[in-house]
Formats: sequence, C-alpha cells, structure tokens
Amino acid sequence: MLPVLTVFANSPDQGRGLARDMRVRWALEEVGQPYTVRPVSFAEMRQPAHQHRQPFGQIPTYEEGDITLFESGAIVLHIAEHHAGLLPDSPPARATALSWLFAALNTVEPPIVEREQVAYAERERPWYEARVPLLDERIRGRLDDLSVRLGEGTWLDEGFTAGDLLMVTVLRRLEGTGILEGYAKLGAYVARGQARPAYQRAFAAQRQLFMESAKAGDC
Ligand SMILES: N[C@@H](CCC(=O)N[C@@H](CS)C(=O)NCC(=O)O)C(=O)O
Repeated sequence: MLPVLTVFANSPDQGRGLARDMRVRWALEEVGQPYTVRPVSFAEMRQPAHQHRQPFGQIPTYEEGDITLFESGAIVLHIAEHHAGLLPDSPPARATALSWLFAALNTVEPPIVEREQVAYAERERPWYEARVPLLDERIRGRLDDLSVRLGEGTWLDEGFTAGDLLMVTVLRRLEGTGILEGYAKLGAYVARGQARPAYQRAFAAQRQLFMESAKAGDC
C-alpha cells in the first residue's frame, strides 16, 4: 500500500508549488518512496472525514497503513526517520539537522506566514501600510542571521538534510515580496534546492495536478 497524501484539489497558488504538500512530495521523492494523492476541495477539507485526519481542516495529511499524520513538519520527520537520505547517521550531525528542521518551521516560517496573511486579510485595514514594513523587518532579521550562518556553505550543515528541505520550502514563500533578492547567498541556496532532481519531480507532479484541474474547469 502506497502512502496517501492529501493535497489541494484546486491549489490557490496556481501550481507554483507553494502549498505545503510540496515539502512532503519532495521528501518522498528524495527517499525514493512512491505515493498517491487524494485531492480535496475546500468544502471537503471542512468535512468530518478530513477533520478526523487534520483537526484544523488543512492539507497536507499523510496516511500509511494504520498511521495518519498531519502537520507537514511531522510528516517530513516521519519520512526522514523511516528512510535513508534525509537525516545523517552520526548523532551530532543528526541533532543539528533536527534543529534546522524545527528552526525552519518555528523560527523562520512564522513571520513569513504572518506577512502573507496580513497581505490578504488586512489589506483594507487602516494599519496595513504601517504593519507590512514592520513584518518585513522581522523577516529580514531572521534572514540576516540565517545568511551569516549559511556563509559560503552549500547546505546548512555538511550535506543536504530534511532541515534544508524545509528551509528551502519556507524561503520560497517569500517569492514575489522582493525580500529574498536582498540575500544573494540565500537566493543561491534556494536555487540549489530547486535544482535537485527530487524537487523537480515533486514540483512537476503538483503542477500537473493543478493543470489537470484547471483543464477540467475546477479552478
Ligand atoms: N502547520 C501546518 C499548516 C498547514 C496549512 O496551513 N495548510 C494550508 C495549505 S499550505 C491550508 O490547508 N490552508 C487552508 C486552510 O487553512 O483552510 C502544516 O505545516 O502542515
């Protein structure tokens, strides 16, 4: 039985690979684990069947035998722990990789997501014009430190890990803001992630699903 991943039936990102199923697809491609997807509409995401899998009615979820996981970080960690290729064997290097995995989700992603949400939910509010630069500053604070730490390195530690995978997907969420363009090293780091064959396969798969739903008139 192949693992089943829930994904947007009609991704609002128009197939740009910014939805969080992309990070799970990428992890599965990196470790060579085939999978299937269950596309869900926004209405289905609020139904009990889906909320049983994901209490907040979101994607992605991951089912494998009698295991069901939600939260993209938990899913990527599960994949990394059960397959070779995304976490180093040596305990010190593994500890560092796990730290980056959580740093991507808990330290770098929150201000980026906050900015996205303000941009679509608070645009008409009187504080909008003042709030965006404040959030940009918070993001830049994180990127300044991340860029220093990456330095001239190819990845955040010795080799590519689940921490890099999540960090690249998180940084991609800045596309269109112009912020990442101020960080040449981080821009090159994201590009290296995107150049990986596993990333390319994952991107193509989610893109194809979007194109099929657009063709069927679902979008
Ligand atoms: N922390 C969750 C966030 C999941 C999330 O925000 N998913 C988005 C798609 S990328 C979603 O389902 N949005 C629709 C909604 O929240 O109603 C994770 O990492 O899995």
